[in-house]
Amino acid sequence: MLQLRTIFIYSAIVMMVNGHGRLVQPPSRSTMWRFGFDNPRNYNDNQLFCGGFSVQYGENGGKCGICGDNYKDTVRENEAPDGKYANGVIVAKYDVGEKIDIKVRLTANHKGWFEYRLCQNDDPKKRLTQECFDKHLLTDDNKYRFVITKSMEHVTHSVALPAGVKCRNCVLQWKYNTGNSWGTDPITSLGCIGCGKQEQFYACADISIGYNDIKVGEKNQEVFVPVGDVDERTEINKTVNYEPDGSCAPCNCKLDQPNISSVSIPKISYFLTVALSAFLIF
Ligand SMILES: [Cu+2]
Repeated sequence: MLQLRTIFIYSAIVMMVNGHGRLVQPPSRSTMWRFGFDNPRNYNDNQLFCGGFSVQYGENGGKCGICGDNYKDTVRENEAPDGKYANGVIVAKYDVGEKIDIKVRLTANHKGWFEYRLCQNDDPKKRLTQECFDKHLLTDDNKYRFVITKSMEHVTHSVALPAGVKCRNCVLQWKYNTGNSWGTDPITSLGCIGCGKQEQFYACADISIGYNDIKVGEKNQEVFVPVGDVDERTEINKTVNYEPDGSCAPCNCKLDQPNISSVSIPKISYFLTVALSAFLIF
């Protein structure tokens, strides 16, 4: 009997250590290394749980970092601009309004439900807010809350990307509200397993929508800035690496920058030459 109890306690500990789930498609900032992307390894990528139940509800009033870090962390590791896993590496490219498959691997099923949100963003270094994600709750027809039943382990959901939303570095957010603990519903005041405060998991993945020039797997890709205010462009150049290895000094970057004109001017002059010759001949 004692042995049985030891085994039970041991497996409970192993379950806790193994954590609960990870976003695998598109792979999250903490998980992408498992798929060969050049990004730091987080072996606890199935445990982005807001610091844990007691931290989230006992110390942070239920708040969580947008990508599952402890809300109180001064640097949240999964968030831009300073988080070690948030490097603006795009892991997937989609078309505007495309219906996409999202996959999650549950390492410990706690029932409950998933939701997926999208924050429209072009700048990999921008600090994002939950309000940005709340603008686009992703749906499958009208369904947006996906119930997790006890048998699920490899979970796939199809959701539509929002119509008209185009972005160089959108961030997809996975939210898992578990449902295996006793809690009290804040509205009805009724208690049940799965009601009220539950352990939560989040993850963020960097994706692009509607841009063909984006290269999947490359860091800190150029922020698109319309030709205009030169000072503003210079300012942005300072924060952007144009070389994959990050070796580009700001001055070199500025030299690289007038791509737009160096590409389009020859095209325009070619067109003018053809038009002029045609005019002279006829
Ligand atoms: Cu748990």
